[in-house]
Amino acid sequence: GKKNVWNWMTYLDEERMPAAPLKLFKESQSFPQNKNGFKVGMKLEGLDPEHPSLCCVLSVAEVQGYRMRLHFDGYSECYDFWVNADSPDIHPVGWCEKTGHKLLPPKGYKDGEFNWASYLKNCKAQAAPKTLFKILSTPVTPSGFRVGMKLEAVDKKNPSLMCVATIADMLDNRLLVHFDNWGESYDYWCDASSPYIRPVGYCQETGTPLTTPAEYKDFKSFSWEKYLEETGSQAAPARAFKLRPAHGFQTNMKLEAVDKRNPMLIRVATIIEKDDHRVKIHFDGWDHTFDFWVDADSPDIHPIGWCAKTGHALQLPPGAADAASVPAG
Ligand code: MLY
Repeated sequence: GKKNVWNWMTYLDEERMPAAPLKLFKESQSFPQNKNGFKVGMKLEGLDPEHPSLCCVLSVAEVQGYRMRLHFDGYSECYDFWVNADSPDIHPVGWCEKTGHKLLPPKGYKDGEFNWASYLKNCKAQAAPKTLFKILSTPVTPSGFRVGMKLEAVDKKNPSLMCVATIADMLDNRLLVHFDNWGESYDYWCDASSPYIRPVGYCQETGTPLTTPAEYKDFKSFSWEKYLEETGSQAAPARAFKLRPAHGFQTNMKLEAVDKRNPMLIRVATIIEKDDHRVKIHFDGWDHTFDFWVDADSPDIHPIGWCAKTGHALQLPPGAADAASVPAG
């Protein structure tokens, strides 16, 4: 009997819940146009997710469907991380040099001592071919943002804080947000439509407390006017901020989502709560202690059928796997 084999259509019927419609997903979450051409051992450059201002020497350690596990050359596997093959955070060998970014060499190399050509030769490794990387689909448009401009931004690691921030870098259509006088580990990339960034003055207008730069002398009497003058900087123009509309996901919609605790796994999931720009994910059949909030544009949520289409294993709700393995009777 067909009913012994788990499939989304039967499951949605049983659960009486809808699939999240394809049209609500961003291109980077939807079914990819190309195959994942990356192979284990290929080398590339990419941003460190824990330190996004740093571009590092990486190797493909594992490939599963449209996703891959990336490894920092010379470092412990505990820092490995998973990305989709079209991630905007990975680049071909030579990209840093071309774009004037500093490249963090493999562990053991001193600054300036690393050279890709001889490294690849020594490792007998292949550079991942340029054709495997995502080509920007939206043209880069002048945005009004410039490196060095100031803004107010949510600290994503402490999301209740709106803070004094600076645009530390710009790439394609993305901005690197840095928090003044804080370490780079709080930095993140976003685009002009991000709900996490606001023009100078937003906090004052909305009566939101503004977290001043670390160690700022008279934080009680912080004034942007004074601070811009002291730092010789400009505020990013308000017209450059293009706040995106709220997403269309609704509670009870089902999808496929990466398990935060074990990011090699993608599970059957349900949206159980939402706000304008985020959804709360529940893994079907699992305890609610594993629920978590994720940005609605996260590359780690996908429409139903994504795993099947891209050749990735899908983790079924506990119990369902047994049903699937019972031979037709
Ligand atoms: N309790 C944390 C808060 C850090 C906030 C940093 N933001 C503003 C960039 C700490 O003191 O480490």
